[in-house]
Amino acid sequence: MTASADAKTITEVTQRLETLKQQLIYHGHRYYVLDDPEIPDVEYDRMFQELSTIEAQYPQLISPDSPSQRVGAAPLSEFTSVRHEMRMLSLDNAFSSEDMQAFDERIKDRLKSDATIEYACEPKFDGIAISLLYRDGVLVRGATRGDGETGEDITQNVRTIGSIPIRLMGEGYPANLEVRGEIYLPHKGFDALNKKALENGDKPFVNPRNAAAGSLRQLDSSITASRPLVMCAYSVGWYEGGELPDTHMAIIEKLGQWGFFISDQRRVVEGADGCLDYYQYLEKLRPSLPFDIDGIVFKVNSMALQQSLGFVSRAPRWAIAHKFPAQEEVTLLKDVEFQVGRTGAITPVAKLEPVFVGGVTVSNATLHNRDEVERLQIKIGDTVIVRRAGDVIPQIVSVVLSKRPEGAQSIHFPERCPVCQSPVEAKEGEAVYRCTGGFVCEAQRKEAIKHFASRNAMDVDGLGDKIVEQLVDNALIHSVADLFALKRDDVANLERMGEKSADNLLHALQESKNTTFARFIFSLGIREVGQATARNLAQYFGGLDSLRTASAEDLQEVDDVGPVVADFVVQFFAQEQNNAVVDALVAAGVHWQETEKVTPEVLPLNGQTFVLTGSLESMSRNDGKEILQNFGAKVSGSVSAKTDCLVAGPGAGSKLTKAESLGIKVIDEQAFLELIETLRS
Ligand code: D41
Repeated sequence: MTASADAKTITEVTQRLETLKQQLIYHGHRYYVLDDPEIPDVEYDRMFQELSTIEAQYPQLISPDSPSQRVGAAPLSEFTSVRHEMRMLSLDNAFSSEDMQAFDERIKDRLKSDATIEYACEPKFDGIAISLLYRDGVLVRGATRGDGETGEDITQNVRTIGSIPIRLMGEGYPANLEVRGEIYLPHKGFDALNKKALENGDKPFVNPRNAAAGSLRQLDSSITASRPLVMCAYSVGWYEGGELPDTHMAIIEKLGQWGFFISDQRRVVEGADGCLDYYQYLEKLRPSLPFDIDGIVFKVNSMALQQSLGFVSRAPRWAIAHKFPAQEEVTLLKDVEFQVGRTGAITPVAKLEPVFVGGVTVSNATLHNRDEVERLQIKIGDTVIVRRAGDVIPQIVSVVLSKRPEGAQSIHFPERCPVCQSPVEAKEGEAVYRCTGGFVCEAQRKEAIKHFASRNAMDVDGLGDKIVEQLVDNALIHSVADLFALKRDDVANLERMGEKSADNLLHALQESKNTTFARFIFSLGIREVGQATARNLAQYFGGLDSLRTASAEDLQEVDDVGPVVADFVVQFFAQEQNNAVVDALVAAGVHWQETEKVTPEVLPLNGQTFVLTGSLESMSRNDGKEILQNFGAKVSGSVSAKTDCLVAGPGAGSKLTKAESLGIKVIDEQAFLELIETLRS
């Protein structure tokens, strides 16, 4: 081979490498940052493989910004410390709307202006703050915040994070650019990590933040690479050799164009009122976000105003973190009680020293079952960490073993039901212990009646838990069938009831008799028969008699019904008592339109997935869901590429943004009502 042929080959190879790098960067960005891949994983892997093969053959062509260079660095013996080009400031906190208003006032005072201030709002990710340095668009250093002045060099580790560009995309970035952001671990990654830890007999992480911190602190970057960390960029620190836009939001948007992940929830609002509205918006959204946030960061949007406001000691005057109430707190476990559920399941309930967490005072937390009690190694008298997120039942996350007092008492599961004294049993391989009392057990009867009356079942307005308990305690009702024989006086004499509310309740009972077959099946509380299964059963069998006489084989013909559910249904109708209750309900006048036996294929929305978001004026979201399902649609809680249509009411947020970015059909309430009309006619 001649020298010139060699050179040509090298040029060609260099070109091919460059193309591959560009494509890998583009598709990596679609996958890690936009969460919207254009090509299947195998195609990405194939390109990566080709890149690796060429680089193995021509090691002189390997550049630090090659996607192959994210992993594989030799483990370090220690982290070196680095001085930040520009101090990393901290954030002042606001804990109330008054604090927020005072912040806005202070800014206007300092600026000697009454004009409404524009604020950029973004979630405050509960993770680890870091700084990334880019020279000519190539990542050269990553560092932890440390004390703000100096941090640790974690370049090898940040390189492994898919959402951190190792070479910037697009153009127009300053020659020297320091980008700051928060590294966090989304819930999905956290759950997977802890599941693996438990399987390997390792200690699980307490929360996603600790897991993210631990993952970054690895001297061996291959461990960091195995953790699905994400970075959200939130500001630019130092820069030189280029210009940036004149508002915070426009800078953030630039960072997005250069390949960084930026928050989908970012907004610009006007004044303190706008900030408070945003607080409420994000507080509502918080439980459904796939990552932890501990508040909101508000920043004066104008860079010129930021400049003139400056900073005091370590925090800028132009930014503030409005914190949500903490979701985790420390308290004492005073006792454990055992509750009996509708299906007899015995749930250990922690009785806690009351503590303010997640915005409410919590004095009970569920311990789920015996496995959970064992996992936590918990004893009465222990100091525990309780967590309450959104509307979720408070949980005990962990025990502070170092604070265990002497004489802390082990937790013993009862051998007899604490309510009816029937024996308690656990099936092979099940963590759940159950009371075997069935209808004999007053606790199970109460729960069955509460379920029967609940909103998604027979929807008896005004028949709340407290009233059910009184009715059963006073022996006014024994089973759900007795509800329809209640007398006005019996009800009026109950605590906190009167003649008016008694009339209302009797009226609601009367109304509830007109129901659907699906609701009726669901209301019976057959084990494992939830709303969706009840709907499938109703559609398949069409009427009570064919459902009652169905064999396990017949039942398994129904969508989503397997041997276990089929068996529960057969067992339910094999019990004389249950049949007597069902007959009594029908005799009392409970009725529905016998649905014609329909196979799902003939339903107009069969195979289509809908998502409902925001609020609807003419009905609840729940009702909208039921209507759609009755037409055969699947209704999902989140938007993905599989979604066919999003119904968006006022207040729609991230789901709407996502649907729009995926090009999914979006309709408003009016269009939704028209669709229903068309389907009905
Ligand atoms: O999401 C965050 N945790 C976050 C942190 C954020 N969205 N913005 C931030 N902005 C700043 C300033 C205003 C100082 C640029 C921050 C932080 N700082 C911060 N994180 C840790 C210390 C300071």
